[in-house]
Amino acid sequence: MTGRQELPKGKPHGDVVALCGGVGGAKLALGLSRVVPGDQLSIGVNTGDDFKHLGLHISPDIDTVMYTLAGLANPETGWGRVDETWNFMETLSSLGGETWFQLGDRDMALHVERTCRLRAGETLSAITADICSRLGIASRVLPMSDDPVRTLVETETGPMPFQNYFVEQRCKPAVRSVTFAGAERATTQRELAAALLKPNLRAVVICPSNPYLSVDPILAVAGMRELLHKVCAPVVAVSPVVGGKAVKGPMAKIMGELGHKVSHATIANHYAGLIEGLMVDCEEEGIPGNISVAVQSTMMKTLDDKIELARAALSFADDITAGRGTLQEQRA
Ligand code: FO1
Repeated sequence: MTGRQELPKGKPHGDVVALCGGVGGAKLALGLSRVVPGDQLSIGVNTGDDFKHLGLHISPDIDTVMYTLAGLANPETGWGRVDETWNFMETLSSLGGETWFQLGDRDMALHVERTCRLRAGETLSAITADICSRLGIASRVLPMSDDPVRTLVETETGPMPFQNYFVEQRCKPAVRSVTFAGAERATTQRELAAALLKPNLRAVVICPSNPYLSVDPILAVAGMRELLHKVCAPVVAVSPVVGGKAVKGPMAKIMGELGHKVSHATIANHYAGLIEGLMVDCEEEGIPGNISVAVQSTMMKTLDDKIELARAALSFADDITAGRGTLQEQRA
């Protein structure tokens, strides 16, 4: 790690920053929100999935995190709202409108309100903060940037905006690479940058989101990697590979298409140079020796699982802080 300031050992009550994307990441963000006081938890969220649809600005990962933290998320899908009705979609379909991206009636209110406020000149951060307070969310949900960054999936059939790949094409086309249009010109969201540089920072947790589709856009925002090298706390990642395969979504498929094994080692190498610790559900060969490893069940089915994993991730970071170096020695 370069540029790390040595800090007083052990700060078990400092601030925490989580970086997360869609459904998987939001589960751990929920666990963290139950363990870390609201004003001490900043959740940096991927906005590379954002897109214009039906004239509306849709921010799926922001909404998935907000709904999850507010207890409003559809438990089956992880995205959209629970207790939803679909009159708008049914009527749109009867009018020949685009219905490949399912927007529930209650969910629609959020997209319409956000679009109006963006048009009126408000930032995505300001809108998100206001909606969080209206939903009773104490943690800070922060877009990775207020500047537009769009994930483009380069497939065998050509470049595709994220939602067209993920939802319309159901992740079928083989992925050649993933790029993030606008990332090099985008600025890391101000409060997220400030949270990462706080002297009392306890941990940065990279949640078990898809590294290629949900975490890489965050890391691609200009200056983010440099910020992560400066943070005064351990950066730990929770591996999204569970039981040797991806829990949900196209991650295992994309890993294979990009020529990688579906393994914790692939995750460790993907985040090499950024993380000091990796939480995995089983021991595995091939993880670089300078990354501490904690073995822990990482499947999150119940709220208790999410809280348990959040606690484990933070105490893992505390162990690294307290015995910085000894954990690596044990493994070396
Ligand atoms: N994912 C789907 O697979 N199908 C959908 O119709 C769909 C609609 C949708 C509406 C609002 C929203 O916030 C998310 C939605 N998602 C849907 C999930 C979305 O594709 C996210 O980008 C993924 O969760 C990946 O992060």
